[in-house]
Formats: sequence, C-alpha cells, structure tokens
Amino acid sequence: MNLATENWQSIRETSTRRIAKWRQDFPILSTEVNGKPLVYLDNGATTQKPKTVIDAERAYYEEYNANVHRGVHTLSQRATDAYEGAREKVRKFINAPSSDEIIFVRGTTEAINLVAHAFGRSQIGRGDEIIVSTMEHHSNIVPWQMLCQETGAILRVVPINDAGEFLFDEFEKLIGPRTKLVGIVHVSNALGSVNPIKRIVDLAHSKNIPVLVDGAQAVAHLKVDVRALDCDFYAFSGHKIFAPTGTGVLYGKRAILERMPPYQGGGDMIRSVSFSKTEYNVIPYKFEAGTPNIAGGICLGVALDYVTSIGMDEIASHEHELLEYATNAIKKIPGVRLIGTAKEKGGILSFIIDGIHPHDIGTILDHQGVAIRAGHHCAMPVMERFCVAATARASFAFYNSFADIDTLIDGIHKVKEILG
Ligand code: 7TS
Repeated sequence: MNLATENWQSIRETSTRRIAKWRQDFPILSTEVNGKPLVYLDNGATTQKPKTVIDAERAYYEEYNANVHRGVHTLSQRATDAYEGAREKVRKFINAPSSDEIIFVRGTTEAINLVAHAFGRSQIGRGDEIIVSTMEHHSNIVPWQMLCQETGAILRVVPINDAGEFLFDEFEKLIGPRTKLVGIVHVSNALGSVNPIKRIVDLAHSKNIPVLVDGAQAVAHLKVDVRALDCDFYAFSGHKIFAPTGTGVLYGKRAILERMPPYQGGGDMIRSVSFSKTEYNVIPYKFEAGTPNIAGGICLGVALDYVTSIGMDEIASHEHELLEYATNAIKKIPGVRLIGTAKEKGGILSFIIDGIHPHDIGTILDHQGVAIRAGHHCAMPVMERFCVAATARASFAFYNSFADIDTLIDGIHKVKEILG
C-alpha cells in the first residue's frame, strides 16, 4: 500500500537516499525474520549496533583487553586511555563542563538507583517530598518508592492530560517547602511526549530544588545539552544509543556529586583503606566501585562518534518526518487509537486496535518481519491513566525508512483482516 501524497513523495525520495548509507552500517538490518526482511521498530527497547561498535568490541578483546586504572603494563595503559577517552566523548556529547561529572553505570536504571541511594539516603528524610510524573518508566518510580518506604518521605505525582502532556500548572502546585528532588523523564517511552525540561528546571531551581532527568529515550533522538538544560542529574543507557547493553551514564553537577556519599563500596572507589579509616576517591571514581564494563564503555564512545558523524539535528529531523508520516497513516485506519498525541513528540507510536490484544498485534506483525513491542512498557501508571492494559508500540531510530512505516501499516491491516 502506498500512502504517500505528492508532498510526502519528494520528502521520501530525499530521505531514502540519505538513510541508505546509514543502513549499510548496521549488519542486522539486512537480515530476515520469519522469511521477511527485518523491519526493526523496537528502538525504544534497544537499538541496533553499527559495525564500528561491533568492531571496537572485538578489537578490545583481541588487541588490548586489560583492567583499567591499576596496571603499569602497556595493555592496561591502553585500556585505561580508551576508557577515559570514552568518558571525555560522553562529556562532549552532552556538553557537560567536566568529565569528572560523567559516571559510568550499567544503564539508566542503575543511574537513578545511584541517585536514590547516594543523594536520597543522605538528603531526604521523613516528611520530605520527591516529585515525579505519571509518565515515568518504572525505573524512575520504584527507586523513589523504596526510598520513601525506608525514610518516610512522600512521592508526589504530576498528572498528565489526555494527550499525554505534562501538566505544568499542576507541577507548580505540587512544589512545596518539603520538596527535595524532582525526577522527570525527558521523552516518555510509552507515549513519546517530550517534556519541557528547561522550564521544569528553572521553576525547581527558583526554589533551590535539584532536578534529575531520565534521558533514556532522548539521547539518541535529540540534541542533549546538560549545560543548557541546567539539570542537576541526567541519566541514560548506552544500549539505547547504538552502544552495547550494560553501559550507561549518570551526569551530575560537580557540587552535588561531591556532597554525595558513595553508592557501592569496593575497589577503585577508594583513595586508601585501613581498618581504622577509609578515604574515598574523587568523583567520578567514588561512584564506580569494581571493574567496570570496559569494552562497553569504550564502545559507547564509538557509538557517540558514530551518531555525531551523522548529526543529532539530522537525526531529529528525519525521525520527525517518520513520525508525521506514520501518524497520518495510522490515523486513517478505522478502529486504531493512538495513545500519546502530545504536540511535542519523539518517534514513538503507541496504539491499540479495538477488540485486539496488543500481544496478538505484536505476534502477527512479527510474522511479517516487523519487530515492535507490546505490553505496558514498564510504565504501568501510564496504562492506568489511559485505561488500557497494554499498547502496541513502534519506536523509531534514524535508520528507519518510509518503507518500514509502509510495512508496519500493511501489517496492521493484516492484523485487522485476521483478527478484526
Ligand atoms: N527510562 C526510560 C524512559 C526508559 O524507556 C527505560 C527503558 C528506562 C528508563 C530503563 O532503561 P534501562 O536501560 O536501564 O533498562 N525502556 C524500555 C522500553 O521502553 N522498552 O524496553 C525498555
């Protein structure tokens, strides 16, 4: 089925030429699934890896595998230089003032747990309040609930409207003298809504409240500048930005990180240890106990080089075109309801079809070679807000094409034919 109008036709031709070379960098994109060419639309769950990243992982193990920060030998020096070089690449990518403010973690989940433990348990007590929003991923809800349970602090929740937009006025009303932290997702994984982070930060800072941003669904899709946002913490996962799983970043402002106690104890996070007195290392190492994912960290740097070579503005504009095209097409299908229609949206299309379970949608699409996610997307409060148990979700990356969207739309018609 061809949904392109004349207008779309010219955008589409330019775009197809533009992404053809990017797609060649991802070996998996030319594989088949169930006898059909793979159409990968589950980038919200994890992104595919370019050959440069895969080669860098292999090169590390074949050429200079060694532990970091401890060996005088050549390989250890090389591994340390590459690992610390990656930290500097992350700094530059998000425009952080210093690489000391870049903490390597396992992913967004660990980054938020780190803040909940180290900041939360030292600065938040009984009766204090933490503000999150209805559209948070569980990883920006549960660590705070655990903290509240332990300390007697209270979790406050900013509601969202029917389009899935953050209600700023309600946020303003929730901020009070006991608010100790605001934790907000940059781009919602279940709805695609892009939140007004700078406005949120400005208001919170006017009352001296720090802000943590969950950037898991943002970094690979729009330009993130932590200095411009002025947020106190920014968390993201490497695997959602074309790097290996088990990698991620917590950015934190120096002053706040230096005041925080360590998260885990062990090697690397100390300056000296004795049974009478242990001194902790400086930031960021104070928060990086034990041998890290060295190859993963190095590859995160390589992935950031890769997206930088394309350009985040280029990526954002391509994904925006895909979203508009897909939204127009899906809206024309009778019985399909979009969940998440915010004015500011990233490349995420969550939907339901009357009378058909999202898992069945996912299964039938899979038979067509189309990978999407079906479920609650670890955002059960969002499902509750929209009175649905689950949604089907297509989530885009820069390597997705207009043809991918056509295959998705054809697949949805097939789902309706079979189960409707
Ligand atoms: N925050 C958001 C907004 C997310 O989308 C996710 C993962 C996380 C945090 C947790 O990231 P992790 O890398 O630590 O697991 N989101 C999804 C998703 O939408 N489908 O699978 C994982």
